[in-house]
Amino acid sequence: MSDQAPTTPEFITLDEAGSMTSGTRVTFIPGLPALYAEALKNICFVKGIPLIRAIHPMMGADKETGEDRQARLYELTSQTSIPTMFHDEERPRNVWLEQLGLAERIGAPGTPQLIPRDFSERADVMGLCEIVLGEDGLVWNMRIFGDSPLARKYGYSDDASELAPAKVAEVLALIDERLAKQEEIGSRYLVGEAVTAADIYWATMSMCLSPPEPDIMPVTKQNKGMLKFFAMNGQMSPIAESLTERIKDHQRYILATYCETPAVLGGDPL
Ligand SMILES: N[C@@H](CCC(=O)N[C@@H](CS)C(=O)NCC(=O)O)C(=O)O
Repeated sequence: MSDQAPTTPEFITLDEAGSMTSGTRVTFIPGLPALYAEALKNICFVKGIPLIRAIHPMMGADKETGEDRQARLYELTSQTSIPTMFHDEERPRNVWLEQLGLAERIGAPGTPQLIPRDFSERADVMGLCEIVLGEDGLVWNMRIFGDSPLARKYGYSDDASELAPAKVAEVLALIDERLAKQEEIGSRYLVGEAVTAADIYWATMSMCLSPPEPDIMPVTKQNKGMLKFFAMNGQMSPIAESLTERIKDHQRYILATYCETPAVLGGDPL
């Protein structure tokens, strides 16, 4: 463990989160930066939204009772993916696009506007987010590199899996090209001249190919294996060739400047 012990966040149960009528509650797995949950946490941090963390139940059956551990989650949200987000008495939000829209609306005054007012910039921001987080985007393709129960949920087949690394590399090339063009106009951001949702989402999701150093992403008992897997993804061809220093610098700049670092994860720090 490092000299400075990271803050240990409190986690409430999903049941508690679902029955509360005020506050913003988001589900997490303690110690594990599940990418979409980690990204939403960063989005909410930038927007100055205090989060109440709830425990996201794991897939599978309870060893003692044999009951589906996600039954209550399904009852509350009609789905099971991590994270789900509750705000006051509003309907739960389970998809990043809706979670982002909500965060933009409830964010504190004076915080960065993550969805630009300018429609041309907005089209760029949302388009970039879509190719990173949406169906058949970078993360979806990363999830089907190998066969697993999670990969099966996201359309794993031998054929799709074979095509996935090249698709991921294609997105990386597009991001790098954009960052290079932005550099020419003196901007460190993916779109325009200020931070947007595209920067925060990309910097977080790109961890699945390039995990940051422990000063940004501390190692825990729960995330150790995941971080190793992420690093291995970044070494695959043709991904390694497309993962430029420019992309890594952008990730570091965005996470260190706008997000809470070292990331506060809970779980068991190593
Ligand atoms: N539902 C989210 C994505 C979150 C997501 O895909 N989470 C995966 C893990 S990376 C998950 O929990 N899948 C299991 C499930 O759907 O039950 C969205 O589309 O915005």
